Amino acid sequence: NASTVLRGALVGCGFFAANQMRAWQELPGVAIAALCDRDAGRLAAFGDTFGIEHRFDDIETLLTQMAVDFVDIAAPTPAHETLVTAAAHYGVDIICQKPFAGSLATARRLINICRKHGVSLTVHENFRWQHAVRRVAELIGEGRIGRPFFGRISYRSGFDVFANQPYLATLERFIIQDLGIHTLDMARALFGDVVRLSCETGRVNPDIAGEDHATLMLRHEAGCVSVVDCSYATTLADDPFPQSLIEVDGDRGSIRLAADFQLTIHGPGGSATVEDVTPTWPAWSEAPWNVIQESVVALQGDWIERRRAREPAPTAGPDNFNTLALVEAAYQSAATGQSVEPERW
Ligand code: NAD
Ligand code: 89V
Repeated sequence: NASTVLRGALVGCGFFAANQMRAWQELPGVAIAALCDRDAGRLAAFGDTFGIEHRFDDIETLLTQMAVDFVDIAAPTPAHETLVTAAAHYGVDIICQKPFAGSLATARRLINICRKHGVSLTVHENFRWQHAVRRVAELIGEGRIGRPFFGRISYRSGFDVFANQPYLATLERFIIQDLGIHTLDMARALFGDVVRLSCETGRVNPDIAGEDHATLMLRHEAGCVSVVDCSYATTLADDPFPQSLIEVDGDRGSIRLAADFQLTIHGPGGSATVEDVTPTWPAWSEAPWNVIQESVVALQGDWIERRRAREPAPTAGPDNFNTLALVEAAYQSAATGQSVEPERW
């Protein structure tokens, strides 16, 4: 029923949750009725900032006392199993942040638990929702450049991500798990599922635990070969954080997405059409995070429509399983020096 307001609970009130909260507040037909965080200080500060009165330090109490239609889990990966299982048992729909579940086995189990309880599970995989990325997908879908045979998704930056997210410096698996997961998901969204992958990684920054650059080559089932490269160790005067630069070559033309949001479509006979794909920024957004914040509004807005139509979201559990499988395959390939055939849902 389009006139009913969907009631949600936001679980995990940390750095990124503020973006999800602002997006829910901007979107019609939805309201965050309750908050949950096990850190009392964060819970209080977040509740006061966003004017949410009902606050809980554990999800079971929240779900017992509040009638909600969905939970939006912005807590980190180690909390997913407990939180998703609890929400499924209470029969509420679930949105959960990436990287989902922590392992393929746990992801499979949680997806099946949600199925058993008849609740929808959507992973908050937002990068493919960026305005410019959606335009590239649309052009490919329309056949504007024919059949893609090569793609490149490149994310290179020296932005200090550790300032806002200090936990990133402690992860044994860093850039592929945190950021590469987004670029791999974009590769799947643009070129389809992957049958073979190889990966090389390295670390430049001596003060962090994990790898901070990775270069991957993917063979997609539909025939395209793509290169996905990411780095947080790249010094650039004009740092594009957090944008991804995209190249696609098709048998009837090519697409180039540049850092200034100029998208060029190269056609037969040397023709070139330039589109300005600068997004309409949310009023509350701020550079450089606006690229990501805009995609959060797009993902959550789509989720509301799908929820009303009872349709699975594009980044529903089984879809995201195939992105997670690429992350696992990437680490396996980097460790063994062999190419890997990723698992598939
Ligand atoms: P954070 O540490 O700032 O916040 C996480 C919050 O979750 C903390 O307040 C913590 O107390 C709370 N929490 C942990 N376990 C909980 C539990 N069992 N119940 C209730 N609350 C619990 O982390 P963050 O930077 O906000 O990242 C959160 C998640 O968002 C991560 O998975 C991260 O990868 C993801 N993230 C996604 C994007 C994106 O663009 N999609 C960007 C940044 C972060
Ligand atoms: O989007 C993310 O997952 C963030 C960042 C852009 C910093 O990598 O953690």
